[in-house]
Order: sequence, then structure tokens, then C-alpha cells
Amino acid sequence: YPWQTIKEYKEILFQQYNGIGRISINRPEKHNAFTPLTVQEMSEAMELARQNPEIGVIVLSGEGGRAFCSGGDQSVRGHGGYVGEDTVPRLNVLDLQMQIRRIPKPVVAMVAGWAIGGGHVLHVVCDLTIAAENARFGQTGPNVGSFDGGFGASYLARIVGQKKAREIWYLCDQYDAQDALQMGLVNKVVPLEQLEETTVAWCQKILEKSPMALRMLKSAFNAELDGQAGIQELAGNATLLYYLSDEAKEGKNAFLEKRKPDFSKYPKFP
Ligand code: 2NE
Repeated sequence: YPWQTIKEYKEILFQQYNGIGRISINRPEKHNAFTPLTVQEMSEAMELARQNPEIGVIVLSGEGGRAFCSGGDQSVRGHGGYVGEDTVPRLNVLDLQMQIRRIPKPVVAMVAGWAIGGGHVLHVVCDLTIAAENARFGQTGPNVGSFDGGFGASYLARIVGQKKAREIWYLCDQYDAQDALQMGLVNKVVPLEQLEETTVAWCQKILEKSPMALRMLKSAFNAELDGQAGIQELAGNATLLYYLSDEAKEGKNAFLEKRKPDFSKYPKFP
């Protein structure tokens, strides 16, 4: 596909094609492990994708065909987090997870090869996952002195169930694409050579749908799980819809025209 670069980065690719924004980790020599810079770049690209009205769906992937992402780069893990050039330890991938969850556009993980550790959690928080037959999934935290007790545990358990989520974390086993499909961890499995075309086809189907309906659905799915923060997100979308109405505009116009608002003509629905 003729992906076009939106912006050049050091550790990721950020491209678009036909309404699809693609953010791809570009560190194949490390199985696309992320550093603080990788995450900072992904985070900026995600925000640019959010603001770009031409982009309706985002694909998250890893370059090279052998890994989606192998989690935090252990060679830059320091005292208290992953350390970048500024020598500050960070766990900024947790902010990126929140961004993926909050962006009001569907995010699709396109997984070839390893989705391990913090890389596994990244696909977990995406709306949908399409996996190649060579995909391998798992958590490694308890092996390498780490854990993700946030979405990596609780949202994973919502997807695969409590027993399976505990197995995944306590045993740190690896699961193939068919295992993942069986436990509802991925939406579809395809041969590696069909991964991109299948993902693009799914995205194009999504792009034909009503963007407002997709936005409302994403926040509604989140609201059921995210408590007050989830309700805040859903309610924000309700406010957006209300602002689009003549009824809400009457209130604003009356204020600006220094008159009493006249809401009498707006229906009081049963
Ligand atoms: C993914 C896995 C199982 C693949 O194994 P294999 O044998 O196919 O590849 P290999 O040889 O291990 O990896 C290829 C190269 O990539 C590097 C390796 O060190 C190796 O480099 P060279 O020896 O050729 O120089 N590499 C792979 N993953 C890396 C990583 N995460 N950091 C740094 N270098 C990495 C196997 O590679 C594996 O088990 N990788 C480690 C997975 C892991 O434990 N990730 C961190 C989990 S913790 C986390 O991500 C996290 C969190 O828990 C909470 C918050 C934030 C992050």
C-alpha cells in the first residue's frame, strides 16, 4: 500500500493511507522494544492522528514482520523506570495506553510476531487486534522483575476471564495466534502475507461507518469499565452532541444577545 509519511521520527514510522493513520515501532533489531523516546514519539503521533480530521482509524504495528513489540527495552531500564537521553526514569507507556483508550477513533493492532510484556499490553488496549499466524503473545513481568497491574491485568481479565489472565501473568507462558483467537484475545488470524491487506480492509469497512456512532460506541464500551473517568468521557460526547443542537445554541445566543432564552419550542421527549 502506498503509505505516505506524515512526519519523520527516529524510532517510529507515522504514515497515512486513505483515512488510515499508521504508527509503527521501528526498532526491529530489538523486536521493537520501546524506549522513552519511542513512546514519546508514539504519543505525539497519536495526538496528531487524533487532531487530523482526515484520519478515522489508527493502526498500531511493528516493523520487520518478526515482532509487534517486545515491551520496555530492558537495556535502558534504570532505577525507577526506562531512562532516556535526559537521564530521567519513565513509565510513559502507561500514558500512551490511556491515549489509545481515549482517542475517539478505533485503534487496530496489527500483530506480526512477538507481542510480549508491555508490547502485549499495547495490543490489549487497542480496540481490535488482527494477528498473523506467526504472532506470539504473553507477559514476562514476573520473569524480568516487572508487572502491569493496570489495563495489563484488569482489562486483560475482562477480555480473557480471570482464570486465564492469572495464568498468563503467573506462568509467563507464550501463546500462539490460534490460542489467542480461542481466548478472544484477537479478532482474526491470517497468514503473514495477508496481514496488511486484511487490516486495511477492516479499516476501510470501519471508515464507511458513521464517525459519531463509532465515537459514542467507543466511549460507551469504555464507560462500562472505567468508572467515573469512563462516564466523563461518554458525557463529554453527549455534550458535543448537545452543542450541535439548536436547543443548546439558543442558550448561548440568548446570553450573547443579553435576552432571556426561549426554550419553549424544544420538545420534552417522553
Ligand atoms: C520476545 C522474545 C521472547 C523473543 O525471543 P527470540 O529468541 O526470538 O529473540 P531474542 O534473541 O531474545 O531477541 C532479539 C534481540 O532483541 C533483543 C534481544 O536482546 C536480542 O538482542 P541481541 O542479543 O541480538 O543483541 N530484545 C528483545 N526484547 C527486548 C527487550 N524487551 N529489551 C531489550 N532488548 C530486547 C525475547 O526477546 C524476550 O523475552 N524479550 C524480552 C521481553 C520482556 O521481558 N520485555 C519486558 C517486559 S516488562 C515491560 O515491558 C513493562 C512493564 O511490565 C510495565 C511497564 C512498562 C513496561
